Amino acid sequence: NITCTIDGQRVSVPEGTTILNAAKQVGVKIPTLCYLEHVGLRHVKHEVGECRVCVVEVEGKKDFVTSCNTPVEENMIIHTHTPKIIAARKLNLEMMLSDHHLDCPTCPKNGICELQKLCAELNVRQIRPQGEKKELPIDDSSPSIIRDPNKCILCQRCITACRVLQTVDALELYGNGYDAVVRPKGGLPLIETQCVACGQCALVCPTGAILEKDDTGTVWKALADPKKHVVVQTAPSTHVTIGEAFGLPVGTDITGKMVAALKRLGFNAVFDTNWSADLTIMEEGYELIHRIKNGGVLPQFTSCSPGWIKFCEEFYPDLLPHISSCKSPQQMFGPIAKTYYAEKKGINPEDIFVVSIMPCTAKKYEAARPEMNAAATYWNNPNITRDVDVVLTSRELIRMIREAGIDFANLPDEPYDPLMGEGTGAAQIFGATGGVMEAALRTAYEVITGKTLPKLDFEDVRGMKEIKEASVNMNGLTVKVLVAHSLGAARQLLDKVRAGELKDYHFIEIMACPGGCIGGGGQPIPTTVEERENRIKGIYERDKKLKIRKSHENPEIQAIYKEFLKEPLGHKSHQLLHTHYTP
Ligand code: HC0
Repeated sequence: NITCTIDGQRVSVPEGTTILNAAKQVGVKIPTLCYLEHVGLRHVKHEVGECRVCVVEVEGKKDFVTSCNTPVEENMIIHTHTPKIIAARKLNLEMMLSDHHLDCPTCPKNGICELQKLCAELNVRQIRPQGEKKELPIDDSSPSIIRDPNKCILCQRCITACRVLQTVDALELYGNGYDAVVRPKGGLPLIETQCVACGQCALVCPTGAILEKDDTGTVWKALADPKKHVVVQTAPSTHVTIGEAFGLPVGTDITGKMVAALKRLGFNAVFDTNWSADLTIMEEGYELIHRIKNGGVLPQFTSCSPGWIKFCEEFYPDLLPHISSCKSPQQMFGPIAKTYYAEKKGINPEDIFVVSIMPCTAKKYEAARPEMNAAATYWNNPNITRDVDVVLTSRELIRMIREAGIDFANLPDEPYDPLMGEGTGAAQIFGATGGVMEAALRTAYEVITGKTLPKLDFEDVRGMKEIKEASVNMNGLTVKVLVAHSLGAARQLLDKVRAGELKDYHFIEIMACPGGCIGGGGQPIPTTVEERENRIKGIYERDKKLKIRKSHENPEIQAIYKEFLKEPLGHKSHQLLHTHYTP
């Protein structure tokens, strides 16, 4: 161990410990901005020392040192909050602000910006150095993510998230000094890089430099249009994440309040993506059984996370035949709303406007994919352009609720509308890593064996481990499954599939974001390890509370098969609920 003195207190820490972390041990908080301890659920070394707000004084050293990347040395004497250091920190913040566009009141990060918070914390009251403001073009080429490089403080957290966590590596630091910028690789528009739109960069960006593209205006317009019948679906994970923006504990089940809020916003019908998650399990479960019985390509990969689909297309196109042909629950909901629901209610499908509330920036890109227009083909009507018209992230819905002046925390619980509003516990757990797999196993077991499942909880596929594994005996067949969350973890499995090492596995769940959708790139900020863990607890608690916990027992799913689809993998299912990916 190394012993040093921090603000007069002696502390012993293992060799290699930084001054920042040694200070924490004696209760001294040194401010940081560019520093990042975790990306996703993974511990990282992101200590670029760029912002210099963590500077401290070390006796015997002429210059201040950055505490985030300087290890303590034996008998070091460190001062962290002398007047000189406080003044230096403030000056460093002022320098950052001197070329920053100070448009805080209209910045979407207003109120949750780390730079803004730190200025308040350090009592910065003036900006003395006057630098030239950058006038770099805003990159809005992606349907999911918008980049405003003028707000970038070069912390490079986004680069670490993209490179280390997701292994996509679509961003780079370019140039030096005043001209340095973080930009998409090669200076291309984001849409032309290998970006998969997962939005993990947005979760770690301390300012408003990277965020979701805001589509709230389009939704307000649709809600105000008397000709439009506006229906909304809510993703599984949003049931436990929206409340935290309104002061409720992280992981609180706010399902009933969310429905009430959506009704007050003026949606004509409020439905649940949990309903179409149950539908997905029927189709995907039967597809798996079909592949096993008929020598199809195995292991089958889940297909519901659009960041993951794009990742496979970009980096593993040879493995695309492994991906289930099922559309995601979001994209199953859209065409069903514009066919089955339209027919049942006698509404012209052209007038139905489908909005999704998703935790995910990539869902915006998914809904915009050209093949996601099955309702148009079904009706042979070119006036229907998309199955899902607009995708809003959790953060955008939160902003709409605030704009409408709704007192969310005190709303009563209200129920979803019938027909596509019932969701089981199996659907609820889709929002956490391992959940799609567990939901599939609950149904596949009963379909294959004809017996009732003795224990519903498949603990082996739950939890934070990046790669999880389970095997389940079904009438003598041992079904072997794997689960990965984050694209870095997925890459490990995909390399093995490519090398032929996972031939005896049947099913692999991959979610692009750490923790699954509860850690999606569109979720409330902050989304750190702690929020991810508490949201996951909320997901499994809601599953336990629900009376029906298996997808095939959902009465509204049984009804759509009886009245409309007829059978899983049938003609209409193929027309509306399945797709295929080509390299
Ligand atoms: Fe998910 Fe989904 S579980 S991807 O995370 O499958 O985004 O929450 O909505 O579509 O249902 C996201 C969450 C969804 C879809 C579902 C799946």
